[in-house]
Amino acid sequence: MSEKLDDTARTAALNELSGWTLLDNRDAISKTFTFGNFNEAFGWMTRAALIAEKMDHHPEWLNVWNRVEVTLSTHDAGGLTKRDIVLAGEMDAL
Ligand code: HBI
Repeated sequence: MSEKLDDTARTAALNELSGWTLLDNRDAISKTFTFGNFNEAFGWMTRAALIAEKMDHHPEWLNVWNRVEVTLSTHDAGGLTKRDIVLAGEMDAL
Protein backbone atom coordinates (compact mmCIF):
# COMPACT_ATOMS: atom_id res chain seq x y z
CA MET A 1 0.00 0.00 0.00
CA SER A 2 1.16 3.58 -0.67
CA GLU A 3 2.33 5.75 2.22
CA LYS A 4 0.74 9.13 2.90
CA LEU A 5 2.85 11.96 1.48
CA ASP A 6 4.66 14.19 3.99
CA ASP A 7 4.51 18.00 3.74
CA THR A 8 7.64 18.30 1.59
CA ALA A 9 6.51 15.60 -0.82
CA ARG A 10 2.99 16.97 -1.22
CA THR A 11 4.23 20.52 -1.84
CA ALA A 12 6.63 19.22 -4.49
CA ALA A 13 3.94 17.07 -6.07
CA LEU A 14 1.41 19.92 -6.23
CA ASN A 15 4.00 22.16 -7.86
CA GLU A 16 4.39 19.61 -10.66
CA LEU A 17 0.66 19.49 -11.35
CA SER A 18 -1.44 22.39 -12.58
CA GLY A 19 -4.72 23.53 -11.06
CA TRP A 20 -4.92 20.93 -8.28
CA THR A 21 -5.45 22.21 -4.74
CA LEU A 22 -5.47 20.62 -1.32
CA LEU A 23 -8.88 20.45 0.35
CA ASP A 24 -9.31 22.27 3.66
CA ASN A 25 -11.38 19.63 5.38
CA ARG A 26 -9.67 16.37 4.37
CA ASP A 27 -6.40 14.99 3.07
CA ALA A 28 -7.21 15.07 -0.65
CA ILE A 29 -6.64 17.12 -3.80
CA SER A 30 -9.25 18.43 -6.17
CA LYS A 31 -9.59 20.10 -9.54
CA THR A 32 -12.51 21.18 -11.72
CA PHE A 33 -12.14 20.34 -15.42
CA THR A 34 -14.33 22.32 -17.85
CA PHE A 35 -15.14 21.17 -21.39
CA GLY A 36 -17.04 22.52 -24.39
CA ASN A 37 -20.12 20.40 -23.79
CA PHE A 38 -21.43 17.25 -22.11
CA ASN A 39 -20.07 14.90 -24.79
CA GLU A 40 -16.54 16.16 -24.32
CA ALA A 41 -16.82 15.97 -20.55
CA PHE A 42 -18.23 12.46 -20.56
CA GLY A 43 -15.74 11.28 -23.21
CA TRP A 44 -12.93 12.51 -20.98
CA MET A 45 -14.49 10.76 -17.97
CA THR A 46 -14.64 7.52 -19.96
CA ARG A 47 -10.96 7.71 -20.84
CA ALA A 48 -10.06 8.65 -17.27
CA ALA A 49 -12.17 5.76 -15.95
CA LEU A 50 -10.23 3.24 -18.05
CA ILE A 51 -6.93 4.58 -16.70
CA ALA A 52 -8.28 4.57 -13.13
CA GLU A 53 -9.46 0.98 -13.46
CA LYS A 54 -6.08 -0.09 -14.85
CA MET A 55 -4.40 1.60 -11.86
CA ASP A 56 -6.99 0.14 -9.43
CA HIS A 57 -7.24 3.71 -8.15
CA HIS A 58 -10.54 5.50 -8.54
CA PRO A 59 -11.62 9.14 -8.49
CA GLU A 60 -14.47 10.72 -6.56
CA TRP A 61 -16.10 12.95 -9.13
CA LEU A 62 -19.20 14.95 -9.98
CA ASN A 63 -20.28 15.79 -13.51
CA VAL A 64 -22.65 18.65 -14.29
CA TRP A 65 -23.02 19.09 -18.08
CA ASN A 66 -19.59 20.34 -19.25
CA ARG A 67 -17.91 20.35 -15.83
CA VAL A 68 -16.23 17.55 -13.91
CA GLU A 69 -15.18 18.14 -10.28
CA VAL A 70 -12.57 15.55 -9.30
CA THR A 71 -11.33 14.69 -5.81
CA LEU A 72 -8.44 12.28 -5.31
CA SER A 73 -7.44 10.59 -2.06
CA THR A 74 -6.23 7.11 -1.20
CA HIS A 75 -8.93 5.55 0.96
CA ASP A 76 -6.79 2.59 1.96
CA ALA A 77 -4.14 4.99 3.35
CA GLY A 78 -6.58 7.55 4.74
CA GLY A 79 -5.06 10.43 2.78
CA LEU A 80 -2.97 11.69 -0.09
CA THR A 81 -0.39 9.33 -1.62
CA LYS A 82 1.77 9.07 -4.71
CA ARG A 83 -1.06 7.14 -6.38
CA ASP A 84 -3.25 10.26 -6.30
CA ILE A 85 -0.48 12.35 -7.80
CA VAL A 86 0.07 9.83 -10.61
CA LEU A 87 -3.66 9.68 -11.42
CA ALA A 88 -3.88 13.50 -11.33
CA GLY A 89 -1.01 13.69 -13.83
CA GLU A 90 -2.70 11.16 -16.12
CA MET A 91 -5.96 13.16 -15.99
CA ASP A 92 -4.12 16.36 -16.87
CA ALA A 93 -2.43 14.61 -19.81
CA LEU A 94 -5.67 13.29 -21.37
N1 HBI B 1 -9.33 4.23 -5.12
N2 HBI B 1 -9.04 6.42 -4.59
C1 HBI B 1 -8.92 5.14 -4.25
N3 HBI B 1 -8.38 4.83 -3.06
C2 HBI B 1 -8.23 3.53 -2.70
O1 HBI B 1 -7.73 3.26 -1.59
C3 HBI B 1 -8.63 2.52 -3.58
C4 HBI B 1 -9.20 2.92 -4.79
N4 HBI B 1 -9.63 1.99 -5.67
C5 HBI B 1 -9.54 0.61 -5.40
C6 HBI B 1 -8.91 0.27 -4.13
N5 HBI B 1 -8.49 1.18 -3.29
C7 HBI B 1 -8.73 -1.18 -3.84
O2 HBI B 1 -7.40 -1.44 -3.45
C8 HBI B 1 -9.64 -1.75 -2.75
O3 HBI B 1 -9.56 -1.02 -1.57
C9 HBI B 1 -11.03 -1.93 -3.22
